[in-house]
Amino acid sequence: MQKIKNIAVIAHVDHGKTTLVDQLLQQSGTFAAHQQVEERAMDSNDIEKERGITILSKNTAITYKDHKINIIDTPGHADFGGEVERVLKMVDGVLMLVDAQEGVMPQTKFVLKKAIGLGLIPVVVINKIDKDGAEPDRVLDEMFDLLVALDANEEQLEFPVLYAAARDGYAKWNLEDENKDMTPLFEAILEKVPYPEGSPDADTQAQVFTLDSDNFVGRIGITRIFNGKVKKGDEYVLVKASGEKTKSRVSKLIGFKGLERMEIEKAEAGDIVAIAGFSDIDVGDSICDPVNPVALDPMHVEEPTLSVIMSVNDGPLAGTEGKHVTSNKIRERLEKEMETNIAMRMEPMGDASFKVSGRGELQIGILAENMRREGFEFLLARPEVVVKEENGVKMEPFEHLVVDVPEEFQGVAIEKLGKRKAEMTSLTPMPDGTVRIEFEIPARGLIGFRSEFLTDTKGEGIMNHSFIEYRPYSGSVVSRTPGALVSMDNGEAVAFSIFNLQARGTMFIKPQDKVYTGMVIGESARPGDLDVNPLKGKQLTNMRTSGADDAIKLVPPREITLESAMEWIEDDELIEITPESIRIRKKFLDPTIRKRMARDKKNLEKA
Ligand SMILES: Nc1nc2c(ncn2[C@@H]2O[C@H](COP(=O)(O)OP(=O)(O)OP(=O)(O)O)[C@@H](O)[C@H]2O)c(=O)[nH]1
Ligand SMILES: [Mg+2]
Repeated sequence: MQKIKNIAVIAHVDHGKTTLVDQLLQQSGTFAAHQQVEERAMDSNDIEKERGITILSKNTAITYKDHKINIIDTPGHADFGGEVERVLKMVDGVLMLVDAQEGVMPQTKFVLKKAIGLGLIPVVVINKIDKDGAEPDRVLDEMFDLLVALDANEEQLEFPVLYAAARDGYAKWNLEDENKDMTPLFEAILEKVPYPEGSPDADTQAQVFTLDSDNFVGRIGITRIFNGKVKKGDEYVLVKASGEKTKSRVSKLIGFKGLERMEIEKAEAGDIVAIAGFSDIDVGDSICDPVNPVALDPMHVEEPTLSVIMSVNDGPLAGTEGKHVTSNKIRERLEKEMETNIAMRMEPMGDASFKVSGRGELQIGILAENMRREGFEFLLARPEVVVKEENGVKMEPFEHLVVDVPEEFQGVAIEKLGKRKAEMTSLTPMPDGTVRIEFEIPARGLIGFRSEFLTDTKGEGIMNHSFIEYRPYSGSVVSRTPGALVSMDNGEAVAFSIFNLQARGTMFIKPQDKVYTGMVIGESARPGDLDVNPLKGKQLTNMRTSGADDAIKLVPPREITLESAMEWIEDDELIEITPESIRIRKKFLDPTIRKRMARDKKNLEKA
């Protein structure tokens, strides 16, 4: 029987997980000498490559000495924390990376808490020790304190520690060691991570933690085998979370090696393999012995904390840029997403709209981005936190927030966050002249905060947050102050009128952009919305395109991205998303209706 180790690499965003996996792949000799491998090879999908972040956890396998090491690379961004939670059950050890300069960050806490809760002993890797500002000793203290705070047991408190520069390809036991490769880390995995429990002779029990699909064999479940064997061609029982059972044959069994996959005949307890042959296989399902099917515990991940209403595009430009525009198409797509993405939820709301819930703006934004790339058109409303009731008390999600700001911005950061109901828990001067301030804040207070924070700190502030728990509702928090510049006509924007409007605020559009009545074309410099006309003005017959005209100097428009729009919009606004454009519009396009709504709202507030 093959000796196997199963590990997950976990950390806060950007602390170097995927880079470390590159090195483990390379230095274990998994790649052939001539094989060209991209940097951060595990970040294989388009959005991951573009943004340089991991979104989906992915597995690979390497051979080191006489061992097979299954490695799962996980995402570090808080919004994808659900991915980490579900894979932790599949492994027997974790490499807990932490940046030697940044130290313990919100998502370090979140993932370590989950690992400790499952009884795993972390192999702590203090990474990026090559950085000028690296302070490995301080970071080690922080990690120790964190483990104590998380109620780690004696064994867990004796965690092994390595120092590494993943990018430069080395890890060592002591800072003064001279070795230049990953050998100590490989040794640590073999020595410190326990072998899988379970027996190849017991009745088969395996659990699906990720789905995949293949044009020839259909749905594939990537599974950890906990007991028994799985053989190609044999019959097994698939047990769903509901208890429903279906019998089917394994049509294809796929093993992993480096970035490659190959067909295999059988696999045994302890291993991670991909299984085809069960048409309705889902994440969390168990694959069991046909005679004695005993399902594994269903997977539980933390509930979504943020929701957004997605609806059919009903604006005047609907259907002109996208392929899939109907409510049926959107529903099908969302249903498909929910099958694999267990950290998200979808609920039809009638009248062609759906409530989509996830962990944060980025997670919902990535789904929306994927959909627009697939040709969808739709509207998104302002994200709202998921409020729930416990024993008659209204509860809302709270987040742990860490901001790093140059000292001179400390005052404004604390003041602004105070208005958003944040409570400061610590303030630490850092060696590089910045200040690290930690807060606990209702998630609601964070919506729309990032852009304000970046402006206030002249782009130098860094903020990170991660879910803590649900707590009693904390009352109202402030929202956006500047009003919107709203178009009062349909057509193509004219350079001359944009030029005139520049004095009123920041424009989102450029000449020749399509606009319509009720579309938001800029941010007003003052509070309160303003209806403006971007079409009026001198129709210069020989106007050259764009703002290149000599007489007219146009300020480049503020670029609207999906995420910046989600942060910016108010309750009475929507984001129009198509494969070609991201526009912001008023929910009610007709100015008369909008005025009446505003008046009613004012009267209501007075009463
Ligand atoms: N200086 C330095 N930079 C490193 C080191 N390891 C990784 N990096 C850099 O850190 C950045 C993030 O690396 P990734 O490997 O993508 O980090 P990650 O933890 O996988 O990020 P997410 O998956 O998005 O959470 C990249 O620019 C790397 O080149 C290191 O040892 N030293
Ligand atoms: Mg990564």
